[in-house]
Amino acid sequence: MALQDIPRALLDFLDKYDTYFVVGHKEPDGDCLGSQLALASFLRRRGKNTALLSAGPFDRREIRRHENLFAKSLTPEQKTAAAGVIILDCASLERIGDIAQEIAGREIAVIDHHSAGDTEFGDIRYIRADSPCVTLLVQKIIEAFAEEPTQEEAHLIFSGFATDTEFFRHLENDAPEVLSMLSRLAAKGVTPRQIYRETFGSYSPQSRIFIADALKTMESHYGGRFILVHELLEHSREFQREHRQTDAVYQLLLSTEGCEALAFIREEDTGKTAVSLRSVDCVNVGLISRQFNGGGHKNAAGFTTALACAQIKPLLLAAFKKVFDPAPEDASASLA
Ligand SMILES: [Mn+2]
Repeated sequence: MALQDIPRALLDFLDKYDTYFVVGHKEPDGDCLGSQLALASFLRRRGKNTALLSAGPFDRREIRRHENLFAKSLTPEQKTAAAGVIILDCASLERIGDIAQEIAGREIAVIDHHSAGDTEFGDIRYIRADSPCVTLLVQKIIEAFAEEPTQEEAHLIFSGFATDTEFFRHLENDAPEVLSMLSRLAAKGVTPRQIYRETFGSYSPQSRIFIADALKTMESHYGGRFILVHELLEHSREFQREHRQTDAVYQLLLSTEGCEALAFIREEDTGKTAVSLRSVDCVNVGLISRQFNGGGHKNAAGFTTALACAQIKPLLLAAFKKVFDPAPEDASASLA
């Protein structure tokens, strides 16, 4: 992430229209909403009209209070108004849901930090895969206009950062620049303590039980390098939506001594089974996911299958055996 990396065309675009539709992905999170809200607030300070759009649902507790600020579709007046569209935190147009049809034909700017989406979309693209969150890209835009975030905008920007980095946990080489940007937010009166409480202090009691139940299914394989947990259909129905705090399960398991990768097998009520794969460092779970026609990247991937948990489990163990306990012929094949 470099300081002066914003396309000139994006800054011109943000000047050009009187009205902007500010759109984020469905199932929004703190980074998506924070970047939408902070950028819209900044544009309004510059005299623009803004409409915030999100397909929802607003399941996560920490974002629910913002739900009434967002619409799921355009009003009849907005449909005919001249307006630019800004899409934030989306690697593909499909991620915004049905709103995609309503904005067809308009000029679109995309601001995102996901590495290469499947299809490029939008007229102006500001994509920084090395940025830990989109809200910091919004901060850069504000600063590129020689302005500073307001205290409220600073709060939203810090919240998005906290969400996507699990509170500083995933910062790498970008840390020096990121921390200096955060220090400018802190100077506005935003405290990390307050952001932490808001972002990570509002889980339901049921979500704690969900984590306990998932951990109770833990199986260690290949000398503890691979951990498997599962959730059967009857349990899936009991704990829905925001109570399923899978991120906490991943974090607890991946921090087990010796663990390099995990799989979470979950039978869904659609008759499908979802398999999430995570790894700590070198193990490429994206490659394994692809063997099952899934997607994802090196440290986070997943796929769905028509097989039940008991059927997919041995196939998964066999796939990970090639990584952790290769037979001599597999080992020689991978060296060839
Ligand atoms: Mn994000």
